[in-house]
Amino acid sequence: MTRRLRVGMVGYSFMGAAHSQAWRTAPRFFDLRLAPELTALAGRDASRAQDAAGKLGWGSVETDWRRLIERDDIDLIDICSPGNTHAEIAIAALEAGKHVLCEKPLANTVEEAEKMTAVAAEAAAHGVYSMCGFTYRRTPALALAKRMVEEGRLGTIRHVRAQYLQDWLSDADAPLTWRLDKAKSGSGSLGDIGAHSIDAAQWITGAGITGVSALMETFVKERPVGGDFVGLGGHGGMDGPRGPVTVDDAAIFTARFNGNGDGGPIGIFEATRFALGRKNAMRLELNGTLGSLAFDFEDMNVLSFYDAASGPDAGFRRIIVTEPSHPYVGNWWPTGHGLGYEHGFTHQVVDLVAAIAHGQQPAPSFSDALQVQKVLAAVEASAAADSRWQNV
Ligand code: SOE
Repeated sequence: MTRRLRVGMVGYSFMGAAHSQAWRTAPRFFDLRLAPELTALAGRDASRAQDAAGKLGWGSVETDWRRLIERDDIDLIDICSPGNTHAEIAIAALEAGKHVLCEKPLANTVEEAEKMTAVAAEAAAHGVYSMCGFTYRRTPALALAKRMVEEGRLGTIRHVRAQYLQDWLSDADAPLTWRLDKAKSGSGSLGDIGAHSIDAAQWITGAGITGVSALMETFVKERPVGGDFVGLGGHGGMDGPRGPVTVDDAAIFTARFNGNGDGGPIGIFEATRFALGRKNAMRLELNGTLGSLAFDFEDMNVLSFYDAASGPDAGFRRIIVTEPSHPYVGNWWPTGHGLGYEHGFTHQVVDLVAAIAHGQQPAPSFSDALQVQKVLAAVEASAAADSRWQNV
């Protein structure tokens, strides 16, 4: 009889739906040593939470997340609510002996992230584990990129070029939502999508960012309040009151990575939700001394690879990342059939459950996520100081 892993999830919007799909699907395509159960969903609005629980497959509903932590039929708390709630919920859950999966970015401040990391380390010493949801690590093409860098296929990495381009806020009348409220989200494009680029770049290169110089911009200073926000592409064009946007619409920064003794890669990062026409272009290019890799999430089943050993006429070749030997894909479809955005969340559950079952610290840990938080804070500090260089 496989031991159960009973989950309580806080929040049920876009991330809640993606996480629910992952908890449901993972045991159907991967052999898990623990059997996830969608035990309870927590949401403040009872009727909307009930509707979401029915649709997403959760067994019961609570209108206060604290009840999830009190319940002895829940083993893990999955935090899918805005960033300003992460620290309180994660710390309470870990101190109550419940594992935690926390959406990214870990917190809204370095101070919160440091507290969460300290509590997580203490909990791990007692077999209670935590992970931060940087799911792009579990996109097969990026996991393959990590494997190829580790195998030395690129040699020494010289350049990291990371862009995360969306355009769902290009409409000046797209309504004011929690992602545009610093008190709730911590930052705008920087923390919401730039955090993914920072984590992926550090993880794949194996090098941490040590300093940055940044520029941030808010193009649209006020937006309609109380709008009918449908998904991420809010439908604007509304008259009526407008409220202040208190976060960045775009963030760009240069970065230096630690160098394992020989100077380390240099990087250039861009995160924006105003790149008209780019829908979810999470892009990463690495240039090394032996080769280069390039990835674009909008073509997520492909990893482009330039191998200097193949000679000057070789050019970049497209690796279709659907072979059984590639990370994760062997559990899905025959070669060439491809995966989607949701599979990164399912792979996240697979790796989290495996780590818990083996009594091992899942990755990315809260400590890994704290490093991302420190980079976010350095970017904001630099942008506020005329782009002056900030050490992380
Ligand atoms: C919105 O920009 C968003 O949903 C992010 O919050 C997610 O982390 C990213 O994966 C997709 O875009």
